Amino acid sequence: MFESFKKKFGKALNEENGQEIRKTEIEDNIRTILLESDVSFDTAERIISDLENFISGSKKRVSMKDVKHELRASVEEILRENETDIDLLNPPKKPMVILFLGINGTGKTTTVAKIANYLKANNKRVVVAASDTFRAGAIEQLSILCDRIGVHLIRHETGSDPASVAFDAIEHAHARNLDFVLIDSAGRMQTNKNLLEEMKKMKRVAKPDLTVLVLDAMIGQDAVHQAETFNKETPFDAVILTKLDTDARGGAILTISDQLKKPILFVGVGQEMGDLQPFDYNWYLERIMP
Ligand SMILES: Nc1nc2c(ncn2[C@@H]2O[C@H](COP(=O)(O)OP(=O)(O)OP(=O)(O)O)[C@@H](O)[C@H]2O)c(=O)[nH]1
Ligand SMILES: [Mg+2]
Repeated sequence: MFESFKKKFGKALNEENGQEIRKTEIEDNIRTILLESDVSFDTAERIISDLENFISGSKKRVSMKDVKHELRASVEEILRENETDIDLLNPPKKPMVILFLGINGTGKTTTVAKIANYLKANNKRVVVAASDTFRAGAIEQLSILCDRIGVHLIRHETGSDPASVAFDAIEHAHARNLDFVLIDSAGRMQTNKNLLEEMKKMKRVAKPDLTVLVLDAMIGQDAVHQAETFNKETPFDAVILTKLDTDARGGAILTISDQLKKPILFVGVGQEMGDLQPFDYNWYLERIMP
């Protein structure tokens, strides 16, 4: 994952390039690498400005090793600022209701099933709500996944009210003293008013304890724009970034952290149920820093 990001950094920061640091050249190189790796312009500038301050402000001669160290610190700071204290294995409430939203095809349904699987593996009792009643086939898709992992699914007919499915799932969880209700939802463009209204209704009825925006890492810089538009209409608390196993360049992680100021809870790293991991910024740093 993110091999090209790391490789380019490695090349630009090669300590064998000689001891002489050419400040403008280094900054230009790093900026280009960041932009090519899907880091947004503003986030790239923040990192470059950190470097600039460091190099200009340093009293002693700056070595490539120092630059590398500073770059890592700058990236780490961005990630740490939005580190999350949300720990699903120690939920604050019972049942804890989690609503998943996002545009079409980002991986919501797969992610709901992966999270259900993760929670179940950690001895949590879960019910899933098939609240994508909009897309033909959505309920069946989720039903197959839930059967596979052995988690109960609350479903109504296609076309029925998604909020009422969520409501039933929450009742079900209360009645059986379950730990989690995971609510799938229909993919919606951030521009589709009707679907956004429907989502607002869902939020009013289900009163989720956590609303998660599922974003596809492949869309790179546009992820932030998409997320900001969502946040205005249907505010969310955290992000799950999917498809990091495909050739996503990895910069979206930095941009989301820096610009959305939302924590990344999990990352999706494949199509199987086990292909989900809690986001750990050290794991990411190891993958991008030389
Ligand atoms: N490689 C890879 N594929 C993923 C990942 N997460 C989801 N997918 C795939 O992405 C496709 C879409 O996933 P869905 O879960 O159906 O997406 P969705 O957001 O529910 O889509 P809609 O319901 O149509 O809005 C499927 O083929 C998934 O297998 C991931 O982390 N890695
Ligand atoms: Mg879906």
